[in-house]
Amino acid sequence: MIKYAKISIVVFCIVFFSGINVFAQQDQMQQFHSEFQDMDKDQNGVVVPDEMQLYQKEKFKELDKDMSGDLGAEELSTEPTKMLQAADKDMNGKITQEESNSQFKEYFQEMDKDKNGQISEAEYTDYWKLIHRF
Ligand SMILES: [Ca+2]
Ligand SMILES: [Ca+2]
Ligand SMILES: [Ca+2]
Repeated sequence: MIKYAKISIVVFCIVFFSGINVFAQQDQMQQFHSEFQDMDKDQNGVVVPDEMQLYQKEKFKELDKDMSGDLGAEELSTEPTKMLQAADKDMNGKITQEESNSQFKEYFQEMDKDKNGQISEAEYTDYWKLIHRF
């Protein structure tokens, strides 16, 4: 009897935790999707460099609450995508518009796997899945 109880607890745990995992993944995919939609300004299903830079500028402005022209740690902590955290190249705890610019250029190069100058939603999603952003 005890043995069966143990097995059913194990089975329950496996089912339970893989259930959570599926939900988390769905959430994540939903987030990637809405981020991509935000970037794809003309809604044609692909993101070109101009759209990416526009998105980046918008994000920057939105986050720069004190309008200091750079982003501090506190301002960055409100950014759920964490896309800008990697931009602090000189590691001084602040991100300038220039650092932000070049980070997004880097993202574009890395995401555009087939080098056709456009990022598809699949390329975008694959990139973040690979990086394990969360
Ligand atoms: Ca587009
Ligand atoms: Ca910096
Ligand atoms: Ca591409």
